[in-house]
Amino acid sequence: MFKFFSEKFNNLKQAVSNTAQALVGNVVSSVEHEEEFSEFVLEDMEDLLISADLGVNYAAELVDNLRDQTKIKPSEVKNYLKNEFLKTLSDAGDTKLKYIDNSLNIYFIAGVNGVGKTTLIGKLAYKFKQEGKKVLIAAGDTFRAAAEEQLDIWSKRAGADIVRRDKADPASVVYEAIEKAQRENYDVILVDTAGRLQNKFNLMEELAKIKTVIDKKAPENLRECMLVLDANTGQNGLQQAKVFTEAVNLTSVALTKLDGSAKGAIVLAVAKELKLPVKLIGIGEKMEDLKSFDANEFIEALFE
Ligand SMILES: Nc1nc2c(ncn2[C@@H]2O[C@H](COP(=O)(O)OP(=O)(O)OP(=O)(O)O)[C@@H](O)[C@H]2O)c(=O)[nH]1
Ligand SMILES: [Mg+2]
Repeated sequence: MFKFFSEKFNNLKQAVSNTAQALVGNVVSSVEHEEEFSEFVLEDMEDLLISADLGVNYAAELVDNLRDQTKIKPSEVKNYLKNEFLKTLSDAGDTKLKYIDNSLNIYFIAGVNGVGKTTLIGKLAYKFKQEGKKVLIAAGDTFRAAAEEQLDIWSKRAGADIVRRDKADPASVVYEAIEKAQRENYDVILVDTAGRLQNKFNLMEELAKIKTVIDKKAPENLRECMLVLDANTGQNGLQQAKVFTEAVNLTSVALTKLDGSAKGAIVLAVAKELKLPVKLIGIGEKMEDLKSFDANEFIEALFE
């Protein structure tokens, strides 16, 4: 048991090491040996936080709190950041993926192209299968030629079932998946969606239409409307989240490709600006490379 925990922790620590360097290491080493928070030190700190992709507003707020105060010393900056980051994550809400036993649980997964939606669905299907659940994948990306093939491979790997209808209307694929799941007592439906259509408006229309099908056919069963963000997109991720939430009312975020990224601070920016909890993190391309997001564990990994 202990071994498992420490391995898991090491994985995460490794995955966030670049982010830790950018967001914590660089900032702390530039500040902690200073005598006081001079304007020069504060501006330097703000620049470093912004370049770590924390967002301009959040960086300014953190630095403003340190201006004209005497309680916190530069030598305590590490602890200050740690507490602030923890508070931001806990204010954004529960990070536990919603799941209700003995009922159908639907997860709607959206995000721009290439962020890792289909991979996330493969990993999630595997996780649920490992827990003994009956899992159905709805291939709602009927736009991209190879998308359904890719999803098929993932579903086989994970041992999950799939509903796919080449070139059909995605909303009708999801309709069919819900009927099948209700008839055959599935525990989980994972809805994959397109990341790119002819234009943004079409994509948002299509997502809203799929969401309407779920709202009509199984309103009590929608557990998460999850946005997938690539950790490397940095601040652009915030903009994406704003657009998607207008179309489908997001409940949470999954952050992929955290492994190797130095821009993982987007987790904090999303929590701060949008009050959306991050619930899952992707730390590699393999089926097992998915972790539940735990705020304390994440912060410990960042701050060592
Ligand atoms: N390193 C790393 N790579 C990942 C992770 N998640 C996904 N990828 C890779 O990112 C690429 C795109 O992943 P997809 O799952 O196809 O992305 P998508 O959002 O479904 O893309 P579209 O269907 O085109 O919109 C693939 O090469 C994945 O292997 C992750 O957590 N870490
Ligand atoms: Mg895909």
